[in-house]
Amino acid sequence: MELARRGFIKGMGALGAAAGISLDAVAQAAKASKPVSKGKAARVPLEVKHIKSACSICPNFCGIDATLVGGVVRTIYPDAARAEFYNHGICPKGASGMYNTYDPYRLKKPLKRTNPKKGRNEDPGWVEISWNEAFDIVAGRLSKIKAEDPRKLVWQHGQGKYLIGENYAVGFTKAFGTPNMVHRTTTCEAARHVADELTWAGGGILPDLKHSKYFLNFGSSYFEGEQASRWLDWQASQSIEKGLKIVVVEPRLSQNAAKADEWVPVRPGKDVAMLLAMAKVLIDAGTIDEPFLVDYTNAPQLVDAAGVILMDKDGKTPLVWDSVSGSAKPYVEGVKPALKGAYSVNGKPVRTAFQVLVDNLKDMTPEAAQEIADVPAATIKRLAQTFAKEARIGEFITLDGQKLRYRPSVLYTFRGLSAKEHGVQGWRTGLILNMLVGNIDAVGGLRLDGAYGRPQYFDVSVCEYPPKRADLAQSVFFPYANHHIAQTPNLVVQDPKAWGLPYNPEMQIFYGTNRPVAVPNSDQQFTGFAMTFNVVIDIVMTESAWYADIVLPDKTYLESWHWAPTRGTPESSHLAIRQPMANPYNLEHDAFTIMWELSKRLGMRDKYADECNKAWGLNTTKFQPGRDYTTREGVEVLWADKAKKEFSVALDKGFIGSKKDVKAQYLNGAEAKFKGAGKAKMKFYADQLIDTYYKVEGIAKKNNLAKVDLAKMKIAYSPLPTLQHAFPTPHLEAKAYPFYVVTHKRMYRYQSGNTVNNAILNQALGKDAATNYVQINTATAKELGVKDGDTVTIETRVGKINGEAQVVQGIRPDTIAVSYHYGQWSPGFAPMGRKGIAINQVLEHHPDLISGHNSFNDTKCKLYKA
Ligand SMILES: Nc1nc2c(c(=O)[nH]1)N[C@H]1C(S)=C(S)[C@@H](COP(=O)(O)OP(=O)(O)OC[C@H]3O[C@@H](n4cnc5c(=O)[nH]c(N)nc54)[C@H](O)[C@@H]3O)O[C@H]1N2
Ligand SMILES: Nc1nc2c(c(=O)[nH]1)N[C@H]1C(S)=C(S)[C@@H](COP(=O)(O)OP(=O)(O)OC[C@H]3O[C@@H](n4cnc5c(=O)[nH]c(N)nc54)[C@H](O)[C@@H]3O)O[C@H]1N2
Ligand code: SF4
Ligand SMILES: [Mo]
Repeated sequence: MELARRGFIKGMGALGAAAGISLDAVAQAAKASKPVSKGKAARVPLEVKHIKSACSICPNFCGIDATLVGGVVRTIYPDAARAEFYNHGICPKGASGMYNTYDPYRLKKPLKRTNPKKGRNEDPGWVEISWNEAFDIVAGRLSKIKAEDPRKLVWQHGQGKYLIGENYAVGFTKAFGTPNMVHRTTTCEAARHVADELTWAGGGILPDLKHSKYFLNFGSSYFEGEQASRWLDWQASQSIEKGLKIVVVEPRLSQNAAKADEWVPVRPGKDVAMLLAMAKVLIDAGTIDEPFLVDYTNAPQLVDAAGVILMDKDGKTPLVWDSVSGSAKPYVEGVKPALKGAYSVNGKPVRTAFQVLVDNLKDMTPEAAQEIADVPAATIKRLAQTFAKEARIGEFITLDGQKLRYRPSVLYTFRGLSAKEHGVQGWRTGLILNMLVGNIDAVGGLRLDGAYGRPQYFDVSVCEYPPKRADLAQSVFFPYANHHIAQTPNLVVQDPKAWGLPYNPEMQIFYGTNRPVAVPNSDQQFTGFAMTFNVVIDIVMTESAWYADIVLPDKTYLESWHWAPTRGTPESSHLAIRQPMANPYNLEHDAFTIMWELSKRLGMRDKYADECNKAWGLNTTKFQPGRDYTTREGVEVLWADKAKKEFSVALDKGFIGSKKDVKAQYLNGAEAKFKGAGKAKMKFYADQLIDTYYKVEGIAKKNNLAKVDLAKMKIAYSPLPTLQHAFPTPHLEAKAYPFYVVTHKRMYRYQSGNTVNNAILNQALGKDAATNYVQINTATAKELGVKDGDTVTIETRVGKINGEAQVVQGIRPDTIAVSYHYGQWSPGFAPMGRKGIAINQVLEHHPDLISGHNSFNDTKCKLYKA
């Protein structure tokens, strides 16, 4: 014991006691305390090093503190210094993150396809080539395209956005001359972003859980699908101790639902009905924050019979009904806008936007919602009443001497309301509930980040026709797809003319995305994949790589530099870098050096540098023309410009955090931008949607556009959510398919791709982590004669797939749940990584016509024993 104790202290000394006690220190101590056998030379102690960096396995960017022994990454712990600001702990993927670097299945050399036929069952006939040959081939293709028509190049990325920084890809595609830089957000949560943009012209929401007392969570699964750098789950846990009540509304008993005070198993996609009924309960009872609606939102603005907001003579200032003068006026000082009512202006009937909602909700009783959403009317009423009561409408709180609106009740979502065909309207309904109780930017309510930061989101869409981009974003087909459309290029390449695209995409570069596996109706995606010349930059042989012409091996996040993103919280903001700590396979390139080399070979290096300066918004320190940069030098440029500190600070700490004062937290957003006369207003009523609909109608008719379904557009572009948004296409059409299918994340894996090779996650944790199941309710299973472990067939209008049944009580009887991340078929993955089912193979694809978002949780299926 004595010896062990002394050894322990010695080990701690070697590690630097300041780093605190870690399990690694204990392991080292154990090693140090072992007696060296007599007669043998004492071993040379291995060098122990600590490096602070950022995990980049998922978009949470947790701070990490890695220990290297003899140059090998042995442990990854959370960077304790960040807990004060945002980052509480890391997840199992991050803690075992070295497995994605030491993974024997990694790509190590550039590969060239020799079999021109592409297909799941086609052997690509890979041959290893040198980097020089790889660059020759890729640059050769690129320069031909650049000379002909640079738009024929499509750049696509997913997690790649965060691996070196999206702005490099923006710079590269700009310098090259293609508009086609496509991010993954429409497979992620674009619909939620667009709902925010349409409503308050900015992006970024978080519940103010530190102060909230009541939390209605509509499908934000932060205990399984980690979010906000593990701040959300940590803050929720802290606040539960102080009396926060959590209600989780979603079709399956997620881990969040299991830990909540109440689980409300709503019927998939029918949340909108439930939320509209809750709105009616609040309005009928008068438990709404009228001053908030009048002062901060456009709820009092006057709407004509066509749904368009009435403007003043200048054609751009909205009119309200002034209850002082009894006339329509712009909302200026002295005017008292009426929230409710129908009026007549110049002989035309008008209503306030609020009144339009009230009239729309006439029949939307809790009883009616019960029929659709299968949530008892009494529950709907109680949730609405509690939500309003806990909001303490009209109350104030003083924090740091500032008197602030106090509304400690909040409704929040992540992909639960947004990963849907009517995803924008889904979260718009949630935002309207929040507005009704006036909790926006109030203490304990819904916190906005960057309110009215981009006023252009309130404008009518450009509705381009012909489309400029191969993904059709912001075209007449998807007018508010402000975040690109990840899944469309592979559909559009199959028939560009049908969409009026004035060129044929010929080449695609995929960087850190396994696109077809991530998207509903995967086979449709692969068909498009087989039609272009593809370069895939990844760390493993994914399914996308299987369809590539050239595969380029990338460095992992533990091997490469990056100006790392972080996740802000309502209370803090930060800057960080990522730094390399290992390179076991001696890889030469990362995406930064790949783009740099290609730019050189294309003769556009200085232009690229200049576009990077613009994309990164560099002011004081910039990329200079006439010279090359290593990835590290790139990070040094960004650090110098943005952090304005010595690079040694970055190397040492990896991170700088700063706390926001109360004013920055609560008074710079909605309060400063929307409150009072003469200001822009949050869009309770998204009038830009109806204006855009009329524009789309005009363009579609003039050009005879077969691809625009005006009836569907009209439903999608309603300025207020309606019951129709609870009926996505499969619910209307797939009548013979009785079950709803929902999908979700799991803790052990990240999206698709490399985490399936992680032996710690997939082997050590046993079967439960190594595969996914078809979760079926006990009663349903009994009816179908299905037992736990049986093979069942899921049949949708897209196809059939077999999976292992898991009979559980925590799912609705009319719904099955299958997690994402499994069933990968590329021969390049470890066998353990290929278990389970890839549910996207059978999901229907019905993109949200506003945002372009994929519909992940709208499909219906038949289910039977295989
Ligand atoms: N059914 C269903 N489908 C879903 C979801 C769901 O919940 N259910 N979730 C959706 C969501 S939220 C998203 S965001 C999308 C994501 O879908 P994708 O865009 O395909 O996935 P990403 O995670 O962005 O990219 C993962 C790829 O990056 C590779 N990679 C990892 N590290 C590195 C690296 O260091 N360098 C390089 N070059 N490559 C690397 C991985 O091997 C993998 O191939 O999937 C969506 N699809
Ligand atoms: N472990 C792990 N963590 C991750 C990721 C990962 O791949 N693995 N990916 C990260 C990324 S990119 C993202 S975008 C986030 C996503 O984070 P989340 O959006 O929180 O997670 P998801 O599992 O995609 O979906 C959320 C929940 O929606 C529920 N749901 C499905 N249909 C409905 C419905 O009709 N109504 C309601 N109310 N709920 C429904 C599902 O049951 C699920 O629990 O996770 C991030 N964190
Ligand atoms: S939550 Fe994401 S960023 Fe954080 S440790 Fe886990 S995988 Fe890494
Ligand atoms: Mo995502």
